[in-house]
Amino acid sequence: MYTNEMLESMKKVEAARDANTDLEPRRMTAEEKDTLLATYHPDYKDSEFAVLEIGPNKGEKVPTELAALLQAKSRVDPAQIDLSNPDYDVDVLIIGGGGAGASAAIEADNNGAKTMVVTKLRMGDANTMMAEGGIQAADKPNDSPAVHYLDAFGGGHFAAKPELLYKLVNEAPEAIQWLSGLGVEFDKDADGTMITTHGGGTSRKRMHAAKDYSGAEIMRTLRDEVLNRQIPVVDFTAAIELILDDQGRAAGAVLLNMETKEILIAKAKTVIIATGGAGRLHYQGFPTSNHYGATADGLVLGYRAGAKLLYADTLQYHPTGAAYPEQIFGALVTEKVRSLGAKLINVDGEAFMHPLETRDVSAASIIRECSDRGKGVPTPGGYGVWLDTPMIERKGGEGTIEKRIPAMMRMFAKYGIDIRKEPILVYPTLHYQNGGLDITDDGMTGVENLFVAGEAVGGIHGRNRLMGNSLLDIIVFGRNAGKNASAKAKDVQVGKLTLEHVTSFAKEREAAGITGDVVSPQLLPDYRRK
Ligand code: MEZ
Repeated sequence: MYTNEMLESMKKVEAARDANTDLEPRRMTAEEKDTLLATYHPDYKDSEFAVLEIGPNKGEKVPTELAALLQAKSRVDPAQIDLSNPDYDVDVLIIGGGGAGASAAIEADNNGAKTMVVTKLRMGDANTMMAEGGIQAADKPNDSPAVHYLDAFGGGHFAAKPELLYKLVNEAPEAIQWLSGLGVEFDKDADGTMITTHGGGTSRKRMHAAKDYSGAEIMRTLRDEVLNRQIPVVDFTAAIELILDDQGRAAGAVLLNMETKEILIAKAKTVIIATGGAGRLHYQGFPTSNHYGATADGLVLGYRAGAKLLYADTLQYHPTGAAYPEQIFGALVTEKVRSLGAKLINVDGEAFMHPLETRDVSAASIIRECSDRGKGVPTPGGYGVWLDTPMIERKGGEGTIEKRIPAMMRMFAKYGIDIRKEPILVYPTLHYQNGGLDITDDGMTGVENLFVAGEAVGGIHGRNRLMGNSLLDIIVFGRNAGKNASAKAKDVQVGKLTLEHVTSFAKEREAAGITGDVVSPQLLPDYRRK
């Protein structure tokens, strides 16, 4: 499967593996990391960002592709929408059917709220389903939420909103118990103790996993729970605009049936945006590990309704996307591969960085290796570096790969690559949106009765997220939003429904001289040949 050039380089990887099994490059100093990031991390490439001209974050920079959507035309003409006779009338409307939406739905249902989930694809078609390596929680005797906090706060460049991160780490052990109670099968030793591993930037082994399909295991359990409770789920139905009431509070959404194109109106006492990330916008031309529906819709809906964004200029490029073969270009190669002992090696067989630096540092280091240092391995899509998977079995013994990362083994085996015997080629892939809508610790935005959970939230992780803290945040903040939105709904009398904010946004757009026919939210990725 590998080209001759790749096989030549692979010989050097094998020789180095035999020579120095235990040698690991030292970790970088803070100064080295800062210089590396500023020079090579895509977040620092100013030419790829645009300054917003309208809306709550006017004057701030965001990726050019996101700016175009945030400032685009609405998909609806308010004059054509009849809000007087809603198709649905619920207490809590949840937009998005991934892990955060499902967790929110379960808690809102627990609270007795009339709850409804709308999702533009199907329940569970979401980034949660794609998550592989695990979920963090400090529940071992040598660990504590305080240590978890310090790891995540440092890894996020000290930018996380302290109250959000505090909630994340403190409620993590309970999140694991909650998931276990619902039926998630985490990996355990023979005596029933949870198996935990390191991730990049963790000082304790606190990654709980279900092999290397942790997200699928969590999502199938949450989806079953939502369906078993008979919480209404409207599939293939996208929210294309939020509805406010005459007091400026979130009060529902305009929905679009993705198949029939029918417009429907949902009225609600509170609304939760749980629409996930933006990988399918392919910022800076990167491939992505994300689900097909990751097009930043929730940010657009919230922004147009007046909710502020936080850190929308920071994205996560997972260091190890598959760089070869082309059929899986950009697919996630879980960080767990490095947790289990695989090292990152350049074309000359040199281990050029510590394998468990934080993700932004690791991604920048690989980009540097493949660009200025000229030490990448040529691939059809550009360059890659080796991830020396056979190291895993040297370290952990024969059978470790099949037992701990079977999905990874199968993904490459389809293309004739046996990762137990041969290393694989990797390059950064667009993985996660660090920024999103700004919330307080009750999950609410600055728009009354508009809550957000999951990847659409900004500020939980600061400017870089550690592995396993996203599966955690969808549970902690999904449940939090479900509980608080349903509690709040008990006291809400919805006023007259309006789309006045959509009309005002259009006027602001016109006044700023923004033209063009782009409409948003985008809903689906655009793969037409240009
Ligand atoms: O948290 C993540 O993004 C994660 C667990 C990814 C992975 O490498 O498996």
